[in-house]
Amino acid sequence: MKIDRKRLEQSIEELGRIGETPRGGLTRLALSDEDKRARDQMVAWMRSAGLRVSVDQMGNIFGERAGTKALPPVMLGSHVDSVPTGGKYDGQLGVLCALEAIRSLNDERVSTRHPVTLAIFTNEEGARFQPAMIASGVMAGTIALEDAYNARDRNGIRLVDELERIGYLGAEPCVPRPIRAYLELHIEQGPFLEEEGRSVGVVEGIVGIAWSRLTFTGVQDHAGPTPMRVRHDALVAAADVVRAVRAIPARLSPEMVATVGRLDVSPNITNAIPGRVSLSIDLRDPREENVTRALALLDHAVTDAARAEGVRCELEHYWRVPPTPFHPEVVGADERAAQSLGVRSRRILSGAGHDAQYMAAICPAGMIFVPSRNGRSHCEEEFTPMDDIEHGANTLLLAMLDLTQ
Ligand code: HGY
Ligand code: MN
Ligand code: MN
Repeated sequence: MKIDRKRLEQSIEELGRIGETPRGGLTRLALSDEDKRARDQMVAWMRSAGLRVSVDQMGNIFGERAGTKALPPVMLGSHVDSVPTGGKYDGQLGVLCALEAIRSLNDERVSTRHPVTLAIFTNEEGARFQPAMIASGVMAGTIALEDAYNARDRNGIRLVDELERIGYLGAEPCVPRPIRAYLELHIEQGPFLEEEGRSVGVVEGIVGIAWSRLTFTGVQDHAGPTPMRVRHDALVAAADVVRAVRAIPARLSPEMVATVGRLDVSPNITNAIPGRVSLSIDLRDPREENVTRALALLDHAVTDAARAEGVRCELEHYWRVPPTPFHPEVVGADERAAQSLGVRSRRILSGAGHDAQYMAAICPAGMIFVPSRNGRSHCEEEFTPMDDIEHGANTLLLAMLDLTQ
């Protein structure tokens, strides 16, 4: 059995138009009007595929295809929200390949012992509401529903109010449920598959991730008359920390990555000394102890920078996900599927977080990667060739069949 390449390609193009940017990328922030339109489109396609659609308290959407037995489902999931000026493949590809796998079962009138459920998780990116993967985190029992509901975006709008506004505040409890296996197809968002000419990555696990937020409070003042000797410039302290964060991986581990992605300066005008500066820190490594050591180095860098400039600092380590190995049974099913298709594949570790990371806490989970052109992602240049997508989708289909029988 094979997926229908043309139908899949059309779905990718059609869904990719919802929130499309002028340069052909995608801005579809969680619970925005664009996210609503994409959700509505997916629900319509799920219903046309004969799925029983439900929505839970976190706005996660489930489409269930009945099995021949009343058993826990094999769940195929991902997300449809994007980062600002992101790409059309991150998340969306996994949801559409899952839909295509189900459509292919329908075409061939194939029954499966276990039900098959398509899942769309809310706010996977953590671009609008922090942290990332917040809805699978609630489902895994790691993030409290109330905390998720009270997460606020940059304009102070609460997540729960946006769920209500777009009509996706569901009644179904967002709690762990019996799941035979969770499987997610996703773009690699790195360079290795393409460099080695491989179409499929059999993902063995995901790195550990830590997110922190830091605010320096100095003395806002006039840029002209204020002598240098009396200044307490919050942005100077922040600049020291940006450089220090950049230097952490070289001190700890070749696999470590460290990023300051967000910087908010106040009052952010030419002729005022910044009084307040907030910034984000994202640290990742395959080993938990390295993430812990990196956070300790960050603490020191922040204290040193604050002292040097005579400013106050507030540093909050607010999100931590441990390195997550995937279940050997699912990894094995992925590998067998790729090999039976004669697709060039390799085992790989994910440097990006995914809903599968939280799902692994409540059921056997695994992922299938397809290549990213030039390894690029979270940018408008994000792209994956259709040949690789077809191989990935067929691998997903066969791995799902393996796990449902
Ligand atoms: O942050 C991540 O790795 C994912 O894109 N949410
Ligand atoms: Mn993603
Ligand atoms: Mn992403």
